[in-house]
Amino acid sequence: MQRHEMIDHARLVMRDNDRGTYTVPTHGLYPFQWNWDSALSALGFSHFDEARAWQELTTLMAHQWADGMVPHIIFHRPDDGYFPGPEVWGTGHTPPTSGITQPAVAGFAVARIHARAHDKVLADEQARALLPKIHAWHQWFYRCRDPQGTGLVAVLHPWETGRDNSVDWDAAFERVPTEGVAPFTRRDTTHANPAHRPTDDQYKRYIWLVQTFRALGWDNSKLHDASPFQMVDPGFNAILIRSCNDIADLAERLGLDDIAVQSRDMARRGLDAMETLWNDRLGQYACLDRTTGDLLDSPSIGGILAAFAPIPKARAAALSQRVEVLSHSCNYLVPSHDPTSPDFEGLRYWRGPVWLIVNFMIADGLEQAGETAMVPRIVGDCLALIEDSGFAEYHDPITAEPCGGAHFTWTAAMVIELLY
Ligand code: 9YW
Repeated sequence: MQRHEMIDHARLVMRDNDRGTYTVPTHGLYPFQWNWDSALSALGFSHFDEARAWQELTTLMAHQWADGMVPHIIFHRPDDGYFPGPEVWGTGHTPPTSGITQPAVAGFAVARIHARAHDKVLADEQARALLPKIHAWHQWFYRCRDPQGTGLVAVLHPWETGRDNSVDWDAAFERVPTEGVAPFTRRDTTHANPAHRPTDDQYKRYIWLVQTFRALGWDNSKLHDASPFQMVDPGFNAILIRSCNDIADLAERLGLDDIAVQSRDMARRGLDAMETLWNDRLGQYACLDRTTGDLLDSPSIGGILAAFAPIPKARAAALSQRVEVLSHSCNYLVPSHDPTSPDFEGLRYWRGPVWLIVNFMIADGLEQAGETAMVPRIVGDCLALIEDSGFAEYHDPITAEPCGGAHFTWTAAMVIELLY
């Protein structure tokens, strides 16, 4: 496929999922607005319609909670094609939202779109409106998800990381009960192959956590300590650190001094603390289970996505090396779990498949660090996957088989971002 054909196709996918002021990840499977999908999709829009890109981010931030949290789903219009819907979350917001958050990539997206904007007047105006909200979200993270002031935030639900059924959560999930979960019918398995999705047992535990947080009135001053699942994910923290750092730069340029100073401080403390997540045995970062204090030995992409933050040069070099090692056990980089691990499953969601959004962030981080050796291979593999198998939600890293939902917004957005 020619470059312009691929871009045209990607734009069609985005247009089909465009609901005017926000996009849905893909019609059918995910019919609402998702947090980090929107932020990353805005990057794609920005290449052909800057106003639409700003609109995507503005809509997302318009549904921020009073405490600063930005929810992971905004249920703009009723649609019974997805479970769990608003009645299960019971957060009491209008329009309804979920009660948990997602990776804080919006700050990075605002800074990147602003930096390359053609319409500088619009970009300044939009950034001035968005930065205080994004900053309040970042402060919420360190206040509510790092109550001990370690410099690193914990996620309380696998859905918050965006890597729903990663092997990283398996041991901790043993401690999440299933008793008392109200009977439910999954909808995802009617849209996508069940063999590509999380298991029923995992779904019960996802819902147990939702019910437990709902019983606490979604009060974020209580949720962290009450949750049996408190996971410090290096990828999640890296995204937050990168966003803090990038909005510090942008705030300086715009003369928003308080935001600049406070963001820089959060990023610096986060970066210092990231060092505690380095796993020498794996040669990459790893998750820390905050409830047990254990640094995990799970070789997942969460520890490689850490390259997105401005980590020390030697660490970025080691992660590049790690990607090189992974390239020997798959045909398409970067698998979401190490293919040589017994837990690897090439088709099952976050237990092996390749995700273009994560590839983009890893490649971008390595490039910023000057560790460019693997970048062309990562980018080339992304485009080869699309060429061979279309704009799927994710792909098997060995066979390129397209998995999950088809016609995926952020997959298309990443293709546009990589090709421009
Ligand atoms: C869910 C929408 C979301 C993504 C997540 C991905 C999946 C399932 O789909 O979550 O039910 O929320 O894991 O990263 O944002 O594309």
